[in-house]
Amino acid sequence: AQQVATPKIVLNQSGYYPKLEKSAVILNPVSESKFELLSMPDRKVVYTGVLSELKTTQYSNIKTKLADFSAFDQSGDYIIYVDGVPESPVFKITDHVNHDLAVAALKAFYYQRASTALDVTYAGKWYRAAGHPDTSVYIHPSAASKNRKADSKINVSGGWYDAGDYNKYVVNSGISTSTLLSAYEDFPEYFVGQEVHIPHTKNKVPDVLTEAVYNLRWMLKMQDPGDGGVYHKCTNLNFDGMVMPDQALSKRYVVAKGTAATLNLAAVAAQAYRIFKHFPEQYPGLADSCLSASRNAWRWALNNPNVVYDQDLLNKTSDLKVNTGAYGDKNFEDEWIWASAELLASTGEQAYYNAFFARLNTPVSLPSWSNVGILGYYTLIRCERQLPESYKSITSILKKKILTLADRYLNAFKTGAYHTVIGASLDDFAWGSNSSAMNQSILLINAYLFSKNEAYLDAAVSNLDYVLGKNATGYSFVTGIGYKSPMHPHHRLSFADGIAEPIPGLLVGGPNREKQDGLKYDSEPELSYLDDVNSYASNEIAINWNAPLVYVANAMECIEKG
Ligand code: 9MR
Repeated sequence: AQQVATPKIVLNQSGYYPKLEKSAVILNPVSESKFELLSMPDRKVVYTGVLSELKTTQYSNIKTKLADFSAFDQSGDYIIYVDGVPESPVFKITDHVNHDLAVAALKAFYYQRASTALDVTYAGKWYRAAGHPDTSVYIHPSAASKNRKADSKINVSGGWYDAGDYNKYVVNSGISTSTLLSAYEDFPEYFVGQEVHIPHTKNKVPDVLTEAVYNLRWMLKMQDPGDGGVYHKCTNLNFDGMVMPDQALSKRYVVAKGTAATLNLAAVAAQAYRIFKHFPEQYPGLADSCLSASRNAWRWALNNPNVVYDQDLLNKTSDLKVNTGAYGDKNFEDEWIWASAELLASTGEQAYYNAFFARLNTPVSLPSWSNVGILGYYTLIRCERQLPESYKSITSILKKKILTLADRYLNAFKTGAYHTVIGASLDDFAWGSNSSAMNQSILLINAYLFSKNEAYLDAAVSNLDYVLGKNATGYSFVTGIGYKSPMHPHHRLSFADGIAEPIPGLLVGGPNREKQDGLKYDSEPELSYLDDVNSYASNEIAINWNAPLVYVANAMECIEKG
């Protein structure tokens, strides 16, 4: 596969919106002070600017200068030219510059579907046979209950593969599904017009919902109807080899019910109820099933408020040892906040308000699979008008807390060596760092939606610039987008299919200073990335990383239009 040299001028390889801030970064400049924007292919100078002063970054030895061309807003193809430096590749400035990205990022979920064949009509050259039917999955001893004995079997077919592996984890499914549903709730008309080319029902619903329902139905199957508790995951005991799904034939299990998984379902199903009650013909009964699943899950969690999924402990006490992703979370306060907020927004009932209110002073921060509280804030603000009158005032407190974070991000954006939000803190370079970038952007977009302060949009789009190439590595971290993007993601489907190009539209994890895969690559936080199929710590893909990319790319396409 192609090896593309790291450019010296890094920029958003997808391109820029005319009306928002636009900058490129010169890596390790010597004495350069001016830059030019040349239109292509005629190479006419259309804009001249002064490079910023030299900036240093905290998390590598790289020095930078910024080329800010925000003042230029004419659509077209361009390069950045700096005397003595290899010129930048061609990039676009245009409306809808992220149309293809927005579609590809959502389509990636279709490619992640378990238990089904992908037809060439939709999947193109990445069509494949069905695998992991999961219609007859064993109850692991840790998951046994009165009505479901160990070794009996249940049907938990469907859903998305979590990541580069073929297992399905409720905890991570929760934030992923909800992020897609929230994208729809925030921009419903926009999504009506979006065509992703996936199979749909006769009475068409927006593709983002069709895709979300594929996973939602699986999540509902992960609930024990006997008591409302939800299994933590559907998994092999060990990760599959690097083979296609139809070659992966290990026994599958559902493992251990837990409080985190159960509250995840409570939250997602409550949100789904709110949305799908408007689609009774397309999805008869789905909304009601979701609401009762959510209430039953909530009840189970009230009775079982502290059931941690502790895989090490489980393996000490069971002969059937489970060695796949743990998604072990010990703190459930954020799950309570999220689930209570979703149930409150969907039902207006006092009990959920009380549960939410009791945690009003619990700090919230950037969301991740283990930290979901702020998703509940987004929801209550979004659904403010539907809330009972006496509960409405609470949203001003939530907005204030979101703005505190948004202002911190805005400051990082303004002062950062790459003019991006991400990169201000060492925590920005952990496992799945690119998803932190996208979740920061979601927070900023939410802040914009209720404040209408456009500065937040510039900051939000800066992290899109980052994941699409304006970073120390020079990679666009989305497969198939840009001139230098990952060719070897840690992704069984992309590796085993015999096709040179990886499945498109996938956001890889990105720089991860901890390099848990033990491979040799740069240790500087900003550069700790390797496009190697074995680099599961920096080059895997995951549904909870792609979902915020879907949100941000589509939100920017929608807002930009409006
Ligand atoms: O995204 C998860 C990350 O936050 C954890 O540090 C890491 C190690 O536990 O696991 C990541 O999630 C992986 C999951 O456990 C299994 N499927 C692939 C996920 C992405 O790497």
